[in-house]
Amino acid sequence: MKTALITGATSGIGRATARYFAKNHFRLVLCGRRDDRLAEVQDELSGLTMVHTLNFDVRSRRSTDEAIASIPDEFKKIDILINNAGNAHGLDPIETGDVADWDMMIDINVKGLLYVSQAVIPGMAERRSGHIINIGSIAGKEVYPNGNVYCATKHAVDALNQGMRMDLNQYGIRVGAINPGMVETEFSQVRFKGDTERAASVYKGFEPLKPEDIADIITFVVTRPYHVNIADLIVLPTAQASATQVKKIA
Ligand code: NDP
Ligand code: 8X3
Repeated sequence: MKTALITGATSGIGRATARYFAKNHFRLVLCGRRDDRLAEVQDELSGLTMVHTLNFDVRSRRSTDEAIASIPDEFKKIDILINNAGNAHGLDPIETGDVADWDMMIDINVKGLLYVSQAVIPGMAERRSGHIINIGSIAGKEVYPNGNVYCATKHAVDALNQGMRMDLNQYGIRVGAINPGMVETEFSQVRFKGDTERAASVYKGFEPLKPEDIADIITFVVTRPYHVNIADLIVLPTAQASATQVKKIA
């Protein structure tokens, strides 16, 4: 039985992936900051597989290290790491962007991903096996107006995905990224700070991806034979042609 650690498992893509992995009988370490959500997902999935939850903020290196070090023995050998925790905060032009939003995105999407990776990789390296999936974005391949810092963080994830694959090649650790286009999750609610109307308007007039679409693809990627590494995938809704072009019906 493989063990998977998923960051951001309390919502959206991470929670859907936890559900898919549970059906595939992966042992799960599910991470997030909302205790009620962690308890909910644990209740839901523990009938299907073994589930351990960890509450920590990926922005804190210390909390991240302590949380990973606290994993009980039966969950400790992490075979699969899904670096998914992340969000956009704000959608403002560079000259008026909120520095607190910038710090949040850089600290979560880039530094948090690094902290979690560095806490998990040594065990994988020692065992000479492991699979890391970095959740990037179409925003890591292209830039869109007012996306400035969010796009920069996802471009950083793209670079880190390539760098990790090179550095961890010697240990036989697989590294790959999934880069989704628009997926209807809590992403836009977070970006627009709880403005549900503005968040919903992002997905109006076309069919966005569902978190389950990405979870299904992640499950496919991690269930390939060992010699197959899907290194980099862009997954868009059919209505979306690029970061800036979406065919909407009026
Ligand atoms: P959600 O807002 O639904 O989920 C984000 C998850 O990240 C939550 O589980 C949240 O948990 C966790 N998280 C956020 N901040 C922190 C933190 N500081 N410490 C620990 N966990 C944190 O969004 P999505 O599911 O859409 O996003 C998941 C990933 O997919 C992100 O990396 C995002 O950039 C990427 N993505 C999303 C797209 C979309 O259109 N939705 C498209 C392309 C990429 P909690 O609040 O409990 O801490
Ligand atoms: C999330 C997709 O287009 O809002 O990464 O940046 S987008």
